[in-house]
Amino acid sequence: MVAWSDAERSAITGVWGKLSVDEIGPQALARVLIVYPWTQRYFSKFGDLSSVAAISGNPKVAAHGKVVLNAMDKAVKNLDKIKATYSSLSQLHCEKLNVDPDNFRLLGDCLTIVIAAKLGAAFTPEVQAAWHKFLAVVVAALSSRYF
Ligand code: HNI
Repeated sequence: MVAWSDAERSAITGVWGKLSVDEIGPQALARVLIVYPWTQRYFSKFGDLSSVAAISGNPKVAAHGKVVLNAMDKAVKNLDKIKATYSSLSQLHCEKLNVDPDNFRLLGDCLTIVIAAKLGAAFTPEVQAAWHKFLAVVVAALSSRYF
């Protein structure tokens, strides 16, 4: 069970409240596919991923980015039970989607960069520290059914 201070809770919900899932979800997933091109192997049915422009303009990438970020919204709203919240999603990524769990961290890193660019000076080191802890818990929860 993860302990959150009041300051961490308000930093995490504060970051989240400043973002639009529909805006940053597509940006974060596109960035994963561009920066770590081997992740494209999981999305072969998404069509053209052959260039930065193709990835950034791919409607299936954008739609799936929103799906992923909407799932993260559930973690923000359930900070005290993230592991349980992601139990079946972890099992799905492990058993059906066969996603290497290292990729969860890569997505988290890209998401942090997108958020930092969006929030600018508001993304202070203290806010980043709380956000980083949140992502570590999300990654651990999504990895929890891998064995
Ligand atoms: Ni992920 C499907 C959530 C990271 C590859 N993923 C989903 C779905 C959700 C989801 C929700 C839809 C499930 C369903 O259909 O019931 N994924 C998340 C979250 C994270 C994440 C919250 C990380 C924070 N997924 C990743 C990563 C990869 C990934 C890092 C690969 C690099 N996910 C997939 C694939 C699918 C998927 C592939 C199926 C897509 C499809 O449409 O077929």
